[in-house]
Amino acid sequence: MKQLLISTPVGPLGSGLGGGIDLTLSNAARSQISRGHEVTIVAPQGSHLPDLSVVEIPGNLQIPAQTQARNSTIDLPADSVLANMFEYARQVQHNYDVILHFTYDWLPFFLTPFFETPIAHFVSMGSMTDAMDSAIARIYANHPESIAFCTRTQAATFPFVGNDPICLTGGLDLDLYRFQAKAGDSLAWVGRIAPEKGIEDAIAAVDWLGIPLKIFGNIQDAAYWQAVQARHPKAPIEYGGFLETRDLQAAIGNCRALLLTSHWVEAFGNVAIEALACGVPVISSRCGGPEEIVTDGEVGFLFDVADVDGLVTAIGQIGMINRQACRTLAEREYSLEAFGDRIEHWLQRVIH
Ligand code: HBI
Repeated sequence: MKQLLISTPVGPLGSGLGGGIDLTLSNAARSQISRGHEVTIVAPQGSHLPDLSVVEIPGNLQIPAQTQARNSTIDLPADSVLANMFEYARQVQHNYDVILHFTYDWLPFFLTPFFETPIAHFVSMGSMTDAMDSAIARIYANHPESIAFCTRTQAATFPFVGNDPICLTGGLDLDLYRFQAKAGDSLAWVGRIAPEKGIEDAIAAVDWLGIPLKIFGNIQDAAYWQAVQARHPKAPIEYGGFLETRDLQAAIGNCRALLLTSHWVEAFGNVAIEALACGVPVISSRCGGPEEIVTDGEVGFLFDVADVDGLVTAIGQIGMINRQACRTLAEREYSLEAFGDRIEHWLQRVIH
């Protein structure tokens, strides 16, 4: 197949602004290339991926959907990079068998019937705005097979989705993740530093326990980050910046656990499978996708959203978890081959 992959318009690939999409898109591309398909990636100017070429499109970034209200209007900045990416796709569409986009935006869904080449939609977050719900529902009504989600929990947040949604979950090039059998002292937190990710719960827990916490990710909301640190001036935390996969897996690989503290519905939880791939157990809030990854007591623990006491209790029990079991789960469910299978089968359905 000749596949055109279109990235999120909220930030260039490699900037961390697109959160999990950076990893999902590049692993999706790698999984398809390794099967012999031709893949072209289209992304905002300034995008770069370690070993994949990108068609860079200029234009103004899109407002992140999670900052919008349920009844927000549909907004596009002037000279929108989202619109420019789809204008490019419209011009080249006949060179491809399928266009796969990773945006959580109204425009691609609205434009779908205007394209001759089939468009496959990877929905990367839960239901968030009425405008997006109705844009997705309109396509779902006639071509449900053209829409894929990450997990069943995420799909269930959309009222119009039936009981058998296409779920791709995620996948990693596990050769990039080194299993570390022995744990050091620290805990880890990885993600965009923004209110919906609930880092304050992780910091409150380690402040109480006195266990060091290593933090990695893009500081998306600086005011929020300052406020959280001000509330816990003595918390044993250290911020390690936004790291590429090679450095991130080395940095978290010997942590006692990854703390996943999201307050919103996580569609999946790339950071959770990255931790498991290193043998690091995952302690996650009951925030959707991660509940389908973490079997309580087997590869980590689940606690109620924002329940810091529950998080503290779980951290106390982390010694019970077998680190090899974490790596084994990643190999069984989240390898690049397994992910590539799911994507290839889905795209073949969309084309036919
Ligand atoms: N917001 N408007 C918009 N468009 C996106 O593609 C988008 C977003 N917010 C977050 C996001 N994508 C990704 O970080 C998550 O889907 C992983």
